[in-house]
Amino acid sequence: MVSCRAMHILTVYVTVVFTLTSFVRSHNEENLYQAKDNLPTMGPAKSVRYLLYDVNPGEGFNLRRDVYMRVANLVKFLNEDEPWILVLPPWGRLYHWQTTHLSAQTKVQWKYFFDVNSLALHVPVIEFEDYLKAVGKPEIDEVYYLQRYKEGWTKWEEKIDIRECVDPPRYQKDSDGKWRGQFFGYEEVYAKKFECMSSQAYLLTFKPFLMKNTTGRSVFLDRAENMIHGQYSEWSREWWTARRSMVFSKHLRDVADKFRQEKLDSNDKDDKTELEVWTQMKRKHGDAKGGPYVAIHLRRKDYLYSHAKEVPSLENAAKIAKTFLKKYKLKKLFLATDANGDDLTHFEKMMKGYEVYYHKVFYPEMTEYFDGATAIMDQWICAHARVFIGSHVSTFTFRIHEEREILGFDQETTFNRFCGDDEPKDCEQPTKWKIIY
Ligand code: GFB
Repeated sequence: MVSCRAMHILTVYVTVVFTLTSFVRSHNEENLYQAKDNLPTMGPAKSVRYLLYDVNPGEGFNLRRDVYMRVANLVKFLNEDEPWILVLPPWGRLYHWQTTHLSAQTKVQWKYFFDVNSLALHVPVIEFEDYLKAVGKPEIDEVYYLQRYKEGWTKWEEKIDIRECVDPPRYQKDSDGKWRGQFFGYEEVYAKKFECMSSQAYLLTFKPFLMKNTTGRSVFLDRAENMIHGQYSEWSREWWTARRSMVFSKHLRDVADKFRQEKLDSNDKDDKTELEVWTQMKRKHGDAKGGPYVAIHLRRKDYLYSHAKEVPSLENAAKIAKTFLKKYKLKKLFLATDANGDDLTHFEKMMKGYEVYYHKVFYPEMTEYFDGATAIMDQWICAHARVFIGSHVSTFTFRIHEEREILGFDQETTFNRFCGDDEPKDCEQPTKWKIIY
């Protein structure tokens, strides 16, 4: 006989699958991922479970995108056995987001940066605000704070254990027995249970733990960057499937596309970069041509110290950029950078004879959610260039590589990086991660 709980699970699952498939059917060219907010609408009575997560506060935007892929795949594997929804952690106050309007950069929903309907084609997702509405109170059942093993690392073996906290945790119990912590700046939110968990494990290892050792309807994994991809890394279909679902939000793509057309003579039709719903999009290397410009990602700020050897001087960067412009017979250069204004002016002077574009100057009105939005627009424009040169081991650059793999660029035009002034001219170039369908 089918139990009541099993019936519930089935109903929820059917609802999610139905929502997703009907939305895929309803797409049109205007907006690939339309259909209202394609978020599963499930009331508190349903037996679905919620997985929440957060990342070390010091981590940047693009590593966080990689952690999303790990958690999304964990939720995908969980859904093979029971219905879980991934709660998207609001964005805010990232170390690198230092523009003055910080208040605008807290509690930012994913839909401002990514197409949440597209994410939902991979796994059921919900914004944190919607989670709070769904559970009806600012409550999370269980929080696990992932940490290292106190005794350190002797040999590699997969393990996770509830342990005493190694460092003072950023959660405290209040006089009502509620655990108070960061929770994305939502002061009213609390947890009913809190534990530290030492972990040295692949994402799949968390599945049996979540299914068998937790009972709460909502489980929060903090410091989720400690969860390792394992076999579901960049070399796997699963990683790429999660990656392909991370489509930027349409309103940001639109601004960047307008910029491409107006300043760089670039549009999807001519560049052969037209988008389809990602589940149906399968390009071969060389299918994409790209706009008539060279794009560079020139990382500065903290990289000038943390990767001093591999970061070129502005003089050298200009020299390398000119070599590519000559090789590809192009006149326009798009510059994505976190450099300051003086550096920009200096760099532009050294590029005499070429047209240098960077979007901040042209779209100053894009100040809403400024740093995250401009980062995405820069990445989008770099992803559409005829040829791209990136910065050594920058996750910002890596995400551009992947976007170009998705669009179908020849790998020779993608996996290039600047060499530091003291490195050989033919310094080691980035690993060519090949898209897997
Ligand atoms: O994205 P991200 O993790 O890349 O961090 P890395 C860099 C941040 O700097 C981005 C800004 O989120 C942006 O806010 N940024 C960098 C840029 N380059 C650009 C650019 O071309 N255009 C725009 N608009 N913004 C890691 C950090 O950075 O580097 C780690 O996440 C650590 O915390 C490590 O500092 C050394 O991988 O480049």
